[in-house]
Amino acid sequence: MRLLVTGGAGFIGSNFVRWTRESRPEVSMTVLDSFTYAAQGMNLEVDGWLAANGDHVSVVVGDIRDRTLVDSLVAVHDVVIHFAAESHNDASLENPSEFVDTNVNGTLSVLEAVRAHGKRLHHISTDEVFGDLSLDAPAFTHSSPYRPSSPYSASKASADLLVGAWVRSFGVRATVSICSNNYGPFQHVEKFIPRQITELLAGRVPRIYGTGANVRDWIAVDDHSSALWRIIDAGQIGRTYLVGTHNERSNLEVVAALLEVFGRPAGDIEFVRDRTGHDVRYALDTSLIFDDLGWRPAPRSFRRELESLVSWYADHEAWWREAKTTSEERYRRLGH
Ligand code: NAD
Ligand code: TDX
Repeated sequence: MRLLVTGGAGFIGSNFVRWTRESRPEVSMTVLDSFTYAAQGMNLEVDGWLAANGDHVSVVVGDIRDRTLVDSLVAVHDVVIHFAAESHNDASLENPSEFVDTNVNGTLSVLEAVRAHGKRLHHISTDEVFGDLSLDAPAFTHSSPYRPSSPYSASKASADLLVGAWVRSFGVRATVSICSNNYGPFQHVEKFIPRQITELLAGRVPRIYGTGANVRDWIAVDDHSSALWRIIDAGQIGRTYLVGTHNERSNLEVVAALLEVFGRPAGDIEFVRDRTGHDVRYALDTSLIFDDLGWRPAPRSFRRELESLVSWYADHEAWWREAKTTSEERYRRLGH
């Protein structure tokens, strides 16, 4: 199988490419990525990975909005998995246009190419398209209405609607997955867990937005990859699969666990300006992917996962140091 991976240099995309190489050696991959700030240099090159796997993985530097480029790449691949997006909520509040342009027009470009060439598409979405839940509400289901809160989630919701329309109107063979918050190596230091780990590594304190009562369902990025392959292999065309692990934690709970890992006092926290429109909680009803596709996340201890993530960030400071400086400058300006 020849697989085109848009956004394959980003956090989830690069983990997916590495996971696929390990678990599906018969698959050859082309990564299409424009290397925005989020790609943070060459994620795939870290620890010599791309050099060792270059016979099976090639990288094209380009923009998903470049219709000619996308069309020519889709033509020579069997399946497209579409990760590329602007992905950070705080950034979308500062620069919404870039999010609409990349996430909506970029998805349109991918859709037009798979339509022209009759290729299979898997589109990556997010739990944020449903808006948020109160702390005690039942999880989002397939029939929950789309009610996105931020420019980021609105642009992802818009992209999903385009995919649904291309399936119905043009018979495009596409599936969609909606996943909860991922954690793992190569996540940009602007995101919650890497930001707190790198603050702690620098001897500073974690920064919590608002009260820290907001809840996220944390999934290991490798579990996301295994779910994506179940859907590519056995997913029903036109379906949207909700991918989560029922690992709900408040932001305060996550930070408390990190403080313990570092042996720091529980009160070492700075509460900072809240995010505008901050979603309270996300949780997903995963019965479709559990029951119909038989997918399950690997058994994991979240505490041990955090410990190994701390070690990974400690060992890869050269990879995140420059991005950290830029990211913290922006957060200072925003009062976060
Ligand atoms: P990321 O920001 O780390 O990676 C995005 C990648 O897309 C980067 O490599 C970037 O260079 C690339 N990109 C951006 N604009 C592009 C363009 N115009 N052309 C080509 N490439 C471009 O994001 P991530 O966290 O890895 O998220 C990947 C996907 O998963 C996104 O679609 C996101 O909405 C979705 N998602 C993320 C999470 C999460 O917890 N991080 C959860 C659910 C869904
Ligand atoms: O310093 C911080 N302090 C803090 O309290 C940061 C950076 C975040 N937060 C809070 C905001 C959220 O409640 O932590 C939570 C997680 O924040 P983010 O890492 O920015 O993630 P979130 O907004 O939940 O969105 C993530 O999950 C869904 C991804 O970034 C999206 O790409 C994905 O679609």
